[in-house]
Amino acid sequence: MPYRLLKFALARRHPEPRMFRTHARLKPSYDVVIIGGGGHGLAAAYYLARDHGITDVCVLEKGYLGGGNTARNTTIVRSNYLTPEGVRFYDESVRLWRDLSAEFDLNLFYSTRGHYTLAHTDASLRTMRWRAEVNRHLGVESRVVDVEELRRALPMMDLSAGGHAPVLGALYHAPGAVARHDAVAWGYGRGADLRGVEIHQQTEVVGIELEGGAVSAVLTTKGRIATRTVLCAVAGSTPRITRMVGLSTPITIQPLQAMVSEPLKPWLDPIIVSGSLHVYVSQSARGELVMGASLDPCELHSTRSTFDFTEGLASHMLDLFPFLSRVRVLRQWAGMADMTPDFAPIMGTTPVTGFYLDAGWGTWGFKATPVAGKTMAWTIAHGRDHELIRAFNLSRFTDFRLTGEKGAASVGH
Ligand code: FAD
Ligand code: PYC
Repeated sequence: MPYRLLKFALARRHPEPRMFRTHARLKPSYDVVIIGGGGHGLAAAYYLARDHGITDVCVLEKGYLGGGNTARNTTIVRSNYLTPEGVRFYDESVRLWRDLSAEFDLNLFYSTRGHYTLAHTDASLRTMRWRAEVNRHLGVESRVVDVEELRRALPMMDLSAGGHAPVLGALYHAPGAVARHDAVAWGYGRGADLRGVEIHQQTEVVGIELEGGAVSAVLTTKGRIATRTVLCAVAGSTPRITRMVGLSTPITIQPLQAMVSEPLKPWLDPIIVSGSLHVYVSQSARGELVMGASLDPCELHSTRSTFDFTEGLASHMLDLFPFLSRVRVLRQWAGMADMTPDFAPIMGTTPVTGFYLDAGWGTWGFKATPVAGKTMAWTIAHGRDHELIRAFNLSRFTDFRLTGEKGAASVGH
């Protein structure tokens, strides 16, 4: 149990401190300005201060901390990717995740559950074998399991999927985990604040000034900030910021929706994903089933949710778990996913001096929060891309060196 929680439980009075300081106004300049107070921006601020001693940093958030995709996601953490570059990167993230609660002295409810990706066709079974091979080669625990093993592990699941999409096998990834998403933003935010970083909520970036092709200032709703270094970590708002510096990326914004059921007694330990049926589900510590489906099919800069989604997802859930037919849906929501053509992120240096990108996180970026923060902080401190993120640089789209991760996306497209 984290020490702080124990101390709090045994104390007579509970003067719980605020998570981070509030600052009356912005300073006229900072060494580094981070746009976006989601998990990624806050993690980068934390590691800049902790690992590199760079503390003259401000994080600008137009709303509230974690109010973007960080607190809208379904919290699946895994490293069973397809490309060696992806597997190495996400595996480092899983390693960092395991120590975060202790490091923050804040319970992130990180819970290792095991992760099954179901295969309903020969083609998807082939991809599972491929992923298992690449994973094992790099020391990541993944293997293909047959229907008999699935029947024993998941007796409550209808392996015929209502008779129309029988399961042929699955990729099993033991390290698959879930965590409490908003606490991740608070943990990184508090850690950064304690080390001197300023966090400014309700502060929107509305422009960026360049001088001779290099960043010189950031314009906000609360005034102008002189700076030579900007990190853009705004997920679904990336095109609005990259336009400010004249950069173009292949990112499109598509809504990704999710929903939770009313709380149930614990019955589902692992995480189950079926890309073909467009459904994935885990059970939270509160007993709610946390469920999602595929991306909305067209570009839209909106977080509206739809009845179509609830209806489609509920029917696919019932294909696999018919006994849930009387369970009620508690709430649903959406986030704006910044999608890339190869399903890998866009990270690191850019052609604009002093402008760094941490974007293209689409439907897969929550799990990367720790490693993205750590490698972006290193990249900013050294002015060149960390070796773990070289394959994700924006230049890959003009050099024709894509990092194809579509086969490892949990969400159908
Ligand atoms: P965000 O958390 O979105 O933070 C960006 C912040 O920038 C926002 O708070 C926003 O308000 C702020 N901002 C935007 N514009 C400006 C501006 N002009 N000025 C100042 N601030 C600005 N990933 C997984 O790994 N596993 C999952 O299970 C998973 N499930 C998902 C389910 C759903 C429904 C969704 C929508 C996403 C899911 N993802 C998942 C993806 C994941 O949520 C994101 O990739 C990740 O949270 C991105 O984090 P971030 O910090 O980059 O962005
Ligand atoms: O990347 O594992 C994932 C994921 C699951 C649901 C959305 N993204």
